[in-house]
Amino acid sequence: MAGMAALRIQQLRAVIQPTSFASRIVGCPRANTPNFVQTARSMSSAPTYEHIMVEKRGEGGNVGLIVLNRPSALNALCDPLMKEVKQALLDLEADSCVGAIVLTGSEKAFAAGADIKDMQNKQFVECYNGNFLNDWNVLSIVKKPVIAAVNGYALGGGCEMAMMCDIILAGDKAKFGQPEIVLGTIPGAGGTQRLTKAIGKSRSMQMCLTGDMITAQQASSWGLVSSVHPPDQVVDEAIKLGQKISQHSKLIVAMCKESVNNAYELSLSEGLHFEKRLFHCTFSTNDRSEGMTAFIEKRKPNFTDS
Ligand code: CO8
Repeated sequence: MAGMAALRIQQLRAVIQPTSFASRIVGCPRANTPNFVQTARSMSSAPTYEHIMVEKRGEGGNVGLIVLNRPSALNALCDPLMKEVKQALLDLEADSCVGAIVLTGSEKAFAAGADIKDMQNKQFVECYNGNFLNDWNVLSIVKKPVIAAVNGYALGGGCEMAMMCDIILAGDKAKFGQPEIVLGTIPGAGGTQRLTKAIGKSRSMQMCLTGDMITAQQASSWGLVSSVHPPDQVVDEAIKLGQKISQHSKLIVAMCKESVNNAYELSLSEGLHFEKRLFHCTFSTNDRSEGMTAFIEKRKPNFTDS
């Protein structure tokens, strides 16, 4: 079944068409629905992308996969690429089949940072007035869980992009770093903030002030990534994880993600209060009722995301 749903990336090197639209229209069987027949994979109205590839994986196409694909610049982040990532994320967010999203790059680079050639001649006034980078944070506002599958370099904006995701899995050759200091600038999309919250002040200072990279193993022991895998298995592991998450109620998953994310924003007492209120809210949903009923009836829950 998984094989049916999985069109390999290598087969999609030409032009990739996101499949979300078709699935949204024809409805979306859950992964545990018997005799599942995969929904149509493409429609002529689907957008085409230059710098990314998008497909759906997993049973029922329940995991969206976005692959950064700008190999000539090691997936350096530029406006056109980020616009495409934003579009793909919004499409996958709106696709009722998709319960989780995986973001990855190539084996050599997840992303080697913002495009230095694009930034070289920028001036302060242009950055300030144009709100440079403000539009690049869509990853941090989608409701569905996003898993970064990082191989190779995740540097500067690449590391920041991974940290905007909810879970990071790494290949054992992955390298993380905030080398902006070497370029005479500082991280601009969370490198001094999310990194510090993830690994603590001393280690974050060391990375941001030296520009040195850390290995996947270090990133794992420091709590930046949740697990390390052989490079050729990271994406599959991320998809497996996405599939597992997708089996739950999308509504409740979104509430749970929101609550965990609030741990970054709120004091402990405010966070506990927020969590308790959301917990109470789950009692107004069909899925909370179904989940507990299914447990008592010793069967799998049939969530309706309502
Ligand atoms: N921007 C533009 N081009 C890049 C970048 C980049 N960040 N990284 C690599 N490239 C290009 C190279 O210029 C080269 O192109 P060309 O062949 O035309 O010269 C090609 O990719 C291959 O790169 P290398 O030949 O350098 O490959 P190596 O294997 O020798 O080295 C490295 C790989 C170590 C990754 C090296 O390329 C490197 O150090 N890259 C720059 C890393 C860096 O400094 N990143 C930080 C950029 S600043 C930043 O990200 C600000 C954050 C803003 C927030 C973003 C929010 C999401």
